[in-house]
Amino acid sequence: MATYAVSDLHGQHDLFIEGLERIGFGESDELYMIGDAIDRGPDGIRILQYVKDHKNMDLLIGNHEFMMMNSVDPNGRDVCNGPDWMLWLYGNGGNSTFDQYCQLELKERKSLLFWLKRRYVWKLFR
Ligand SMILES: [Mn+2]
Repeated sequence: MATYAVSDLHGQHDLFIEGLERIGFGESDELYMIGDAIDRGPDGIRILQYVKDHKNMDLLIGNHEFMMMNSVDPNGRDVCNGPDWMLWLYGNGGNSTFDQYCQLELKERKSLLFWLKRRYVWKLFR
């Protein structure tokens, strides 16, 4: 059993999967994604969903996830008008992430937000 950490995937879902295969990541291992799964690259939402769907993976919130949560509608509607919307969409590559997010069903967007809001910014390892 091994513990892995990765950060700043920035939407590179295929590269992430390739990396998991390369290290032989298995069910007895655990992985912490320590922020910035989304933005700039093409598949950030898929990365979030992948981590969400795997019990042995967790996400710590990075500044990009933080901006997303401060931008999208808290009830999962496909609008982006929170306090960080301009910073996120146009200053930090959030526009590609928001496009992917809008392609989800309302139910999936709500479920993703519910999960994101329950992730920590840091974790103490003992
Ligand atoms: Mn980053």
